[in-house]
Amino acid sequence: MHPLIQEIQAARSVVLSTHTQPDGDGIGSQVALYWALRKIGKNVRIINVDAIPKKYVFLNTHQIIESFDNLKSPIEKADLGFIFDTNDPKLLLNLWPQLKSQCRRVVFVDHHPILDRHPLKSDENIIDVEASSTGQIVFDLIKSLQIPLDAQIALPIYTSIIFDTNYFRYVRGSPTPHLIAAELLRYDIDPLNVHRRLFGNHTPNKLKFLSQILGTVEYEMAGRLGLVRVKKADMANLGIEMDETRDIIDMVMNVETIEAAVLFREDDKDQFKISFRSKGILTVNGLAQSLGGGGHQFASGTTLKGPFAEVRKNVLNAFATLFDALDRKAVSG
Ligand SMILES: [Mn+2]
Repeated sequence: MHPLIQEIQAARSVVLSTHTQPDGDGIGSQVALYWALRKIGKNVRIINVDAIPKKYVFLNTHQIIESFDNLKSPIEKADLGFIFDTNDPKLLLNLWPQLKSQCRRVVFVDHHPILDRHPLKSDENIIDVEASSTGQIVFDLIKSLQIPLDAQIALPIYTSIIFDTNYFRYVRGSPTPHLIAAELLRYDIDPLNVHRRLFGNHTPNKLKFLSQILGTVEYEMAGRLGLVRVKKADMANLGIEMDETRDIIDMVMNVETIEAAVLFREDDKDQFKISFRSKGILTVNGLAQSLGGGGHQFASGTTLKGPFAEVRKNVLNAFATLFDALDRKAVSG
């Protein structure tokens, strides 16, 4: 049993949060634990740095998610704080110092490897890098707390797993996500609706946007690396939300010859949110860490500042090193 279980049982007030630009895994995790902890009489609040993207409002039917710049009331002292789907306090922006000072203990619940630049003690994390999603860890946590599942808890966990595995595309050989999903489907949840909310949510403008972007993909490293750039002006022209750019890199990854892909999203002038994906031969979390970011072995990211040509060159150099090592290994057999 995790040493934190007793502490959770003893806690009276708990604050739940997730990283900036929250996604289906972080939101699903916090909503699931919210209802579970409410069921055992805890005082719970969900406070995020950013507002909830519109495709996830189906998880927020009771308006339980608050955003930091629009709080219902100030953040009071709490026994525990949980941060889902990251262990990088940087991704909590200016909410981090508040949580740190108001919560007796802050715990990172996550499936990303612990960052070298921010080590965590055992009572500061519930991390399982083998888990398909943070939602899967929350499922285990709710079981350990012996809180009975119901539809209100099952729906957000199911959403977490579906989102992070891209509908069971990234299960990494483990049957666990399928087994958990099968258990969750015993409750009154509608998997078709979850699919529609998460993936069948394109607007006509999104399709126009995709047709523009996908026409500009560049190939480097003898066709093994795909690069794609999302410009702020193009998003603004078609009214595209930041959250709507997430699936582009997965589309690039469907190109057969590609081993890895990079997406540069221009968030501001000379500021890029960069995502890395790999099909499995290359690991991209070391590369992301060396560029100030982090993430999983095969899905990671960072933020870089500077003119695009410079940023692109830095990223390309880092990949050249990875591909060189790969090719040398192939030669030496
Ligand atoms: Mn995740």
